[in-house]
Amino acid sequence: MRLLHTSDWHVGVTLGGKDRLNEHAVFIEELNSIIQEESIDAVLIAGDLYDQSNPPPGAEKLVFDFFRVMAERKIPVVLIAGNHDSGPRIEGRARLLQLVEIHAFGEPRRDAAIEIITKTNEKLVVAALPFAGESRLLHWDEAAAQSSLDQKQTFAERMKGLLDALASTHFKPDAVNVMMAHLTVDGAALSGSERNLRMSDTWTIPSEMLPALGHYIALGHIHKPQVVPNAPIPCAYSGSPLHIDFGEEKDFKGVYVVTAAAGKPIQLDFRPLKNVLPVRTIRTTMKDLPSLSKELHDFTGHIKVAIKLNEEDKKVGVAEEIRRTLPQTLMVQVDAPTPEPKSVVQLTDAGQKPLEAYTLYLESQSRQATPDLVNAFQELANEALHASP
Ligand SMILES: [Mn+2]
Repeated sequence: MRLLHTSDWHVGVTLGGKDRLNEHAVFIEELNSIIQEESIDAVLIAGDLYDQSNPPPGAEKLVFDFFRVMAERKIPVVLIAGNHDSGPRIEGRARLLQLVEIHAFGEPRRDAAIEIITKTNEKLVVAALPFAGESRLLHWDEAAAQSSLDQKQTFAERMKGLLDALASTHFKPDAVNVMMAHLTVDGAALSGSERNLRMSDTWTIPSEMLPALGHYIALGHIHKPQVVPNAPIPCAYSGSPLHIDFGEEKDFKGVYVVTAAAGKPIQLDFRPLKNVLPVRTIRTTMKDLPSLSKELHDFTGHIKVAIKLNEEDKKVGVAEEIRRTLPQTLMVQVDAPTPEPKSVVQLTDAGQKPLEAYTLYLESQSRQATPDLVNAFQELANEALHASP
């Protein structure tokens, strides 16, 4: 059988105030062609179907039109809620959607699994773990009683417990067995977007702790497509079909096609999307703006302009002038003078990750990680990490 793995559509998302429903419509059209060309037997959507828990009506229409096409073509869909979706809202629609073979799971449950007989007359089992945050997996009093490292460990162990239980309860020897989840695997490569930085929280599971049973683990949450290294069985993030923000400009967007049969290893193929609008960050000065206008004349994607103002530049109406010259501009960022190279800071193990994240954040704001700032941050981080209950 052939499965298509996608995730993180974020339908309803805006960029620099611009609605992106047209881009999603183009993606869904391309997806429909891929499903046909690749003779797909079932579609897996690994969470963050919508960008908000209360998506705009246009977003729901696009998604439900897609479901309708799948139902007419008799191609089952399995989907889970991500952290951006409303789990209860998805649960609320699930029983109706099930009538047309759209299997939706909104909340983590031990019985979240579905057995499907495909067009090829093979058995497919999908066990599903919708987004389960730390507030769900950790008891409130553990936050006080455990150190942050212990809490992370407890979180990872509970996540492992849930995944293992799902696999051992639902997977069948005569089926193709797939685990679908919306979570962060430790060490997965991020896109470098701020959005990703914020969500690459400390609540992760090491890839070695993923379940060893089954054929494939279909993940959602991280927007950069990738095969997860060191997982016990083949495991991948399909990534988002659109560049959700400018931090993702270097990502190739696409979907995974999984060819699978019971009792055999799978074949995993990345299928790039051809019709995705590119996004680009342009670093420039007011002086170079006119030449860029010619150079980027045929660029159809979205632009973020990071402008470096010089003494002689006027300071008002900058954004307006940029938008006039480069009409594709969705965002304008005025850059402070280029920071000098950072000095190497000796980090303690416990403080390393927050500080790395903070440094990245400063860089993204074109600010320098000065020793004063770093020391103050480190002091606060240590205080927070070693705070007594
Ligand atoms: Mn997510």
